[in-house]
Amino acid sequence: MTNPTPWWRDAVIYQIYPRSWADGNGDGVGDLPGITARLPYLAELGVDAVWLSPFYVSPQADAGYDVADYRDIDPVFGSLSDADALIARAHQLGLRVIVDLVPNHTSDEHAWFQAALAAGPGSLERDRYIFRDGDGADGALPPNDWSSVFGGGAWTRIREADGRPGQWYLHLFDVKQPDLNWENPQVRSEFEDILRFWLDRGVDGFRVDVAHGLVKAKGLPDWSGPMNMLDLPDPTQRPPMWDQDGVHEIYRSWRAVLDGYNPRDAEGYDSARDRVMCAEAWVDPPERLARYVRPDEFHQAFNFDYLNAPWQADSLRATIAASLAADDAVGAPTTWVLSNHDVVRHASRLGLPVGTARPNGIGADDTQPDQELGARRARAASTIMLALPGGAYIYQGEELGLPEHTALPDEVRQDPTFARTAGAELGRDGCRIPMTWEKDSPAYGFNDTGRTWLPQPTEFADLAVDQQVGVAASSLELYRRLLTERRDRGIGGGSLTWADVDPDVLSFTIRGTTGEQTTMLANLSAASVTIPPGHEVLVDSDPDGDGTQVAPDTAVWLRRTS
Ligand code: TEU
Repeated sequence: MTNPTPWWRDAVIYQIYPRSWADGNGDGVGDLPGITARLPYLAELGVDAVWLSPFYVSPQADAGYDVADYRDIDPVFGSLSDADALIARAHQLGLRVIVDLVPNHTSDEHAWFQAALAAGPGSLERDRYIFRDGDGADGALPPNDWSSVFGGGAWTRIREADGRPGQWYLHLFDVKQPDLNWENPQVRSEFEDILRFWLDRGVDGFRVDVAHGLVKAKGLPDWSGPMNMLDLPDPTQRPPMWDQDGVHEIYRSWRAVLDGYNPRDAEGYDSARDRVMCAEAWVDPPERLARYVRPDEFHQAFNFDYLNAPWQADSLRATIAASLAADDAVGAPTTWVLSNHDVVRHASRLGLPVGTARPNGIGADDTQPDQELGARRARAASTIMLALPGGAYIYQGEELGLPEHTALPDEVRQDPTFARTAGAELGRDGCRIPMTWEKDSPAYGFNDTGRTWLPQPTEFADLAVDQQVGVAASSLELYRRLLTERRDRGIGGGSLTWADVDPDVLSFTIRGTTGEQTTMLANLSAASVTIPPGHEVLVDSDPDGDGTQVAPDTAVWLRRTS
């Protein structure tokens, strides 16, 4: 049996940040039993899959992106049997489960790193990481000038077993996240084995952390440019730690592992059983990113150019067109994303003046976003995104219109970026606030004790799920409507034709897999736009929309009446 459209080509995937979605045991940190109990909410929302940020054993130095054991669950989140129960319940509800794989680095508390420290220079144990002798007299200087993505240097010097200052190890992120050496065959086979471990437990796929970072340029040449590739003034430049050609061979071998669970050449191949991988790769230009989604590599890659595009019709149009063209050239679907656990939530980001560089957190002393404008634009932005063909990612709480916490006290900040930059970068805590379910419950329903690992702002109260369910004008009901129409009209698997209206109006028509046509029209100008004749409004991001006009910062879905 074969399906015409494999599920992952048009899936809407909901990102759960396990620390902050639902807390079953009331300790203030979310957990797997909490998630399992709340899964019916996602089935009702109408998404196809969940992606869970890491839940593995971890000292939580980077909120779980520092893994000490890839084959077990951190006690703060539960146990392996809790994971099994979660996967089984999700499947029962028709939801697929994608887990996060962190292959660029381990925790410094991983057994391999501990063994590397103990074994000494030149050992096989050290070769699984990137250890080098220092420069200068006594090796007191780092081996090169790389900086960490989180601020400060990318190298840390260790003490050898005899207590003397010794070699340096590379960490592109926190000091507690040593980079693995992907030239080492043991590293390669270990991760193929980890993939199998989770595939055998029934997961449907992997979101792969820092997929552009595993292989470093030979000789580790100096690099003084920006550490985020999307910030490069010249996008054809390639920093020595990102997007090296050698990464692709790794992903081809992983794809073979995944495909082995549903062999294409075997009788009984069913694309509904496809196991998939999505690359988190901050790579520009789109043609370079498209190399990650060639037919024998990843199924999807996050489209961060889209997330970064300013609220301007021409920028959005150009980004959408460039992404589709680059992915079409390799036969891959494009994915769309507006928010995740690393960026300021779009309901706040879009309330900043157009053209503001994407901030790394917003604090009480910073210019505050215009919340009303941000909320309005966020609804429009999601209405645009969910009309686009391909896959889409929703970050927990965006369906409620949750804003960023923009007034967190510094003492509660946990993102290592904050300390590593001495507060110059506030970091990502403001988008990781525990979810809000019920206005009048402790911690807004996150648990029943009222404890939360980060404080929830009071403005979350009125945005709680129970305040929005069944309220036609709410953000939650808008998302539900969009997801229902998207599915019913076959939009995700459809094809896009641009509709020329006005330079400040973004508009395209999707011919869905059902044959129906849906026109998306987003008004990014300062004046209202009249709905084109022969069309009626199917969904309106503006709860006050009158069916004849599209107000500024509003997006509508239209169907033909004639
Ligand atoms: O993020 C990778 C990454 O490069 C981000 O740090 C990104 O550059 C930055 O957040 C943009 O603002 C992944 C995870 O998503 C992140 O949570 C982890 O901290 C990081 O990897 C290290 O594992």
